[in-house]
Amino acid sequence: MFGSFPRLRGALLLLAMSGSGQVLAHAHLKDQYPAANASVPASPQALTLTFSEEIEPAFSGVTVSRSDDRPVATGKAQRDAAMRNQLIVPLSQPLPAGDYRVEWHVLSVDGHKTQGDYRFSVK
Ligand SMILES: [Cu+2]
Repeated sequence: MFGSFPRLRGALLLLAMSGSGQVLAHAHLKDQYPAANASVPASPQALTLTFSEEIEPAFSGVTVSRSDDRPVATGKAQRDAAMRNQLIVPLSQPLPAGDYRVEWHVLSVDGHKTQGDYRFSVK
């Protein structure tokens, strides 16, 4: 449809690339286990956070705390060996029943920092 307007087509393409490219480049939390706001029947062995982009593990981290703000001891967050957009947080000990808050910060491979938090509970 833009065949007779090559200049317009080029401009639209450029607009589309510059618009979505930057948004896609940031690492946003796409998926997590346990899921945000989920209530799981038992403690998971690890938390898994999956991002929209590959991340730099050396500049990324996750802290877990109880509803009364006491920190939960976890292993160091590691990037999955195969999935470079996934952080795995091993739990040193099973989580007792209760509410938990997960705070994360990551550096994506394009050098942008993002952060956020979510909650889940163990029944
Ligand atoms: Cu970015």
